[in-house]
Amino acid sequence: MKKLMTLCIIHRHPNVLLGMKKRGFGAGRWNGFGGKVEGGETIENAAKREMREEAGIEIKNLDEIGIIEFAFKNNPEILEVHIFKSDDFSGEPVESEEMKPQWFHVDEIPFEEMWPDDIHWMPLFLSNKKFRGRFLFDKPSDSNSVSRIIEKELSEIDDAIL
Ligand code: 6OG
Repeated sequence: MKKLMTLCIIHRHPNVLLGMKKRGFGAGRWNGFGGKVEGGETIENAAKREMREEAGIEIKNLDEIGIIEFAFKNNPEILEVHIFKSDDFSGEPVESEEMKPQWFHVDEIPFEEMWPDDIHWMPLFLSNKKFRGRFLFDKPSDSNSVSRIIEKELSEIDDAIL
């Protein structure tokens, strides 16, 4: 069972826009903005919609930069997360019920308060390298305790393939 999801990070060098997730899955962590792709919607449009809903900004252009599959031990569900980058938006990020946006300098990304996979792929993301990966975590996805990575595959891929 696969669930399609989006994750979008605004990168206006030397800063990135992250949000503190206030509720639901991943609450208490900094992350990009995103969520589930809805029926009848393209993945790209879902990424733009989530940015509008969660940070109040209108994305004009975005690039898909990575695809990562996340799985949790003893759970058949796989989250296929499509990771997007954009520097082209209108409006000012505003806090929503779901996210509190904040700009971070790329040297000060708060990895210890993020999902543990992020520190692995963020360097590729920041240097515009495309990637594919798969991470297996040791805890169920609904667990509030810290999840650890027990398997990790991550590779940079040819621009044309993603
Ligand atoms: P909602 O379920 O609230 O969207 N997401 C993850 N992001 C990272 N960096 N690591 C993970 O490792 C993730 N699992 C899910 C996808 C959840 C948001 O969180 C992302 C979505 O943008 C397990 O609608």
